[in-house]
Amino acid sequence: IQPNNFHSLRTKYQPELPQLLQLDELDTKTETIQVNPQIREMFPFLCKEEVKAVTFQAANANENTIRAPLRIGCVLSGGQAAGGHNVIVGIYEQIKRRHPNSQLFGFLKGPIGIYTGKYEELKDDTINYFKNRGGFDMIQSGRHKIETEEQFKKSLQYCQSLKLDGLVVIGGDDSNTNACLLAEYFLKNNCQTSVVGCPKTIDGDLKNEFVEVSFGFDTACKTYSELIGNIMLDTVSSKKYYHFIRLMGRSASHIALECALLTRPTWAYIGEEVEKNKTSLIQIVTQLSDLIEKRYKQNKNHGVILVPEGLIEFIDEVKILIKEINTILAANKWESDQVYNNILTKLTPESSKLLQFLPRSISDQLLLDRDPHGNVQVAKIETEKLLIEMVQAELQRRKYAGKFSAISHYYGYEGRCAFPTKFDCDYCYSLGVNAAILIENKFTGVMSCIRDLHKNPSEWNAAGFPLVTMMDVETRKGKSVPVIKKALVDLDGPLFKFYQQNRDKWAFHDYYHPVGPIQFEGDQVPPFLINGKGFEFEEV
Ligand code: FBP
Repeated sequence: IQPNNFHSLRTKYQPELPQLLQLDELDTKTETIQVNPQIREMFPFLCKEEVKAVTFQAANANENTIRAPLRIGCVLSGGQAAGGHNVIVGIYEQIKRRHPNSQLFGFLKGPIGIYTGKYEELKDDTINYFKNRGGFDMIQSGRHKIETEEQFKKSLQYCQSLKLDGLVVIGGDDSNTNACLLAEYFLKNNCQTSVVGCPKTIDGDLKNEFVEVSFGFDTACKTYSELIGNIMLDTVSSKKYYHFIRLMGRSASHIALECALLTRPTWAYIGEEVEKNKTSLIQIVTQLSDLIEKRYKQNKNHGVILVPEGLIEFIDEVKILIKEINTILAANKWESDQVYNNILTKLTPESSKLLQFLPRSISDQLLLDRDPHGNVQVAKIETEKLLIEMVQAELQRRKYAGKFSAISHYYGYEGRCAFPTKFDCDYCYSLGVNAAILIENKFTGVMSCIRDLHKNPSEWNAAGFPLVTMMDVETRKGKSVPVIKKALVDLDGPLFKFYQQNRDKWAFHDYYHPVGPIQFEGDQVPPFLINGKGFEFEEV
């Protein structure tokens, strides 16, 4: 494909790199960190000695250092997130700076490319074309997991035959868990390939004391917020529609909260709050109907409601239903047209009643196949339509005198591959450069982490944190397995608190805040970056 004008313009942008990572010589500094004893037992090779985090500091330049070319493999794993290409560009430019004969190989279509040995060498023309461009089309991605002994063995064979110094796994929580298992397997089998993870996912839930944010979140939120803002202007112009907008984000409601802070909607549900308060589906419908009635009394028949994609899984009775469905589906195989009736006979009476109460389109969506990591495909569940249908019925029951005309939207895939924001361009490039440095220094089983992100990119810090320190033990399919825990919205944190303090005002007096399109220059500091860093939210 020929680059269009905007694409050509963006390829010329050289991402900003932290000053530290621009230095030719770096000393590493390590610090022991604690690991959950159960996890230690699961990763005996990675945890053989003390588990250490690594940071860097400037070292004296040494003209006599002889550098060997580096050979690195990379893979994009899971859902697309803007900036993935820049991680690859960062690795490439860094290893070429170290030695012109260094080589980078991209495994194709996700982890399956590693264990089937499908890869491509990435060279200047490809790297230059994809620089600062959204999408994962350079090498594509996939949701396969490296699971069986055979797949681990094959992965090792292909990494060894390519003589890789390192493999960079660019993925979310599940993919980085998989990366850690691969690092352990490589160590156990004396394979010299280091495995380094990079935190990717628009969902923003791969975050912990080491990872400040996953890349792609900023671009996704700003893309959705532009669209939400446009809808807001439309609805205050016509004053005749309620727009129910479902926003992507499999589990946590980070995206919905961030978009709410940017755009100030009539109402935004936060799944974690619904879970904490054990709010039922009927209560949600009652609340929404009350809000619509109250607004009608103010002569308002319009509004914008944000619905996080993961909301459905946080509603208590639906959560129980999904859990029961998962267990039943794991133990039984039926023809697709028999699933519904068979499941009904095996559910508890309450769940069976709920499944029958839900519109058939929604119950069918709840029964869809799980992804390879066992997740319900919430992206395919039309919660916004369910709410519209139920609110309509409730308002009719109340003999509502106003007019309720609702339009449903789903903003999902359109946010994953936009041209990355300046933040995501710089952040991803730095993650890639840092991953290459970690590999050059022979660290394995670590996540490439760029920190102090609220500062100017030149002041960002770089580190490698052991993946084992991010893990917990969970029971999946009846087995105890290590997993990197998803970070949910912190209901005591400043972002949610700010929303909570303002939402009643926003609900009845339209404070809509259309933010416009992503700006690639100048400061557009997003709420998540200033979380807890002393930022005073603008008074509204
Ligand atoms: P990752 O966690 O792999 O980054 O994917 C996140 C996500 O975009 C979710 O927000 C969404 O529910 C899901 O992927 C959709 O999956 P798919 O691309 O398989 O339809």
